[in-house]
Amino acid sequence: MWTEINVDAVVGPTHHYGGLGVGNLASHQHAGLSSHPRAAALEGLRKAALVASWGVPQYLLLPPVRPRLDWLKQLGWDVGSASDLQPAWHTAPEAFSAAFSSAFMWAANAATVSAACDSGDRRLHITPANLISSWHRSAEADERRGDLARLFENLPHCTVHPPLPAIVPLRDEGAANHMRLSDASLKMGLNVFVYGDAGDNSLTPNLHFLPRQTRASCEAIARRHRLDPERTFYLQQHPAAISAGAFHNDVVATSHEHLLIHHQLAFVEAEAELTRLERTFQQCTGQRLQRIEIPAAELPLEEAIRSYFFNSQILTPRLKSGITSTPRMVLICPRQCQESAATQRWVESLVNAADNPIEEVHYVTLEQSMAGGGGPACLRLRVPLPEADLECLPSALRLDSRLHDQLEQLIEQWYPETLRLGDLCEQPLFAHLSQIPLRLRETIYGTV
Ligand code: SUG
Repeated sequence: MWTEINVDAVVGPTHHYGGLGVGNLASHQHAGLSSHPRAAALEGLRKAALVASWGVPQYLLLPPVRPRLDWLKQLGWDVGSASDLQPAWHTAPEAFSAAFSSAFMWAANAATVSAACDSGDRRLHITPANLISSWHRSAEADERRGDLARLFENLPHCTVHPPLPAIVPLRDEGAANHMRLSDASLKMGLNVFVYGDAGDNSLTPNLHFLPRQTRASCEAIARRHRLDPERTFYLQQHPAAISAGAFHNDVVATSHEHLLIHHQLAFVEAEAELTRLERTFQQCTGQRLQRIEIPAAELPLEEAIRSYFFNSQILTPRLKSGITSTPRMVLICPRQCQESAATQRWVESLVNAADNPIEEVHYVTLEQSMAGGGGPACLRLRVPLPEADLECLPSALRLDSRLHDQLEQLIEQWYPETLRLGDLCEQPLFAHLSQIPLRLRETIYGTV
């Protein structure tokens, strides 16, 4: 039996709004506002606990240390103590914000994952994303490479690759631009990669923002993961979607098992590839791919991006002991979906229609993450595995009520309630916050 684990990342204590998300309207709009790190971490934890409550195996990654003083040093600042941070804060607030970034919380950008059953060498392949498009995220690549290697170190057939080379033609943002479609057995998947930059120097003149994923990076990942070209697909993000603020595919499309839901303007010139996808899905699974395209006339791009509907998580609940029936699939939507009449109409029609497997909707409050442009799906990385492999993963990182309560207490105790970026120049706040990730690792994992 195959299963899909979810891996979420615990939000860091320096969570703030630096406005650094390229093409990310929420990030731009909230730049410089006060953040609430404690609430951010608790909201994320609550969302992960909801997923776990449906019987989905839920794991956590712990926050890496911030600030990255090495990074400020590389940029020429002679930093060592908090008082030395003032010049960086005053002359280069982007670099300062990057040094304190908690953007690693968006685990969907941590890596691209290929199930062992999809790859030619029958290994689980993981490529940490290089995240080179923005000031603040590329440091995550090596940090998460270490964390993922550790999470899967006892799996006998897993390769955690290095990130792709950090060059502009290989910009990569991980699973946010990748979808795996399969039947309910999860045993064979079709891999769909989505890129914004085709690499043919044909960038649309009206494109407002740098596309964060290139086709060349998708192709390199598919090659190193040994994916069968017949079952691998490439779709280009629509320039209109990127310009409207869809900086990742998971802002305008979502998928789970045989279900693919996307906005009409998610992809450009995609008909031939989508037809090949539908035909191959039918051939490989004997089942129809259920593709639901939401028309722009019914849900304008701008409203889809405001409500973050496509960033909802779709789950298959698993039966737990004592329970005899569960919904076939559950939709976890950000509560912002309730504020948009057009989105509400779509959610209701999905839940009420008999011809699709979504039977329940749950709304979650993720105010702090949403203000940085991250909804429920941004906060998780999915990893398909044979169920027996769960034995090989560290139980200390599996979210159960014990880990939940322990983390909740530590977050309440240590995380600041409110933070403005400039506060981070101050001693002793700086010293206190930089210790928290080490203490969390020590407490939860027994080691730093
Ligand atoms: O990369 N926001 C993240 C949001 C990532 C969302 N992930 C997915 N769509 N899967 C980003 O833009 C905000 C940081 C700031 O405001 O400075 C930020 O990094």
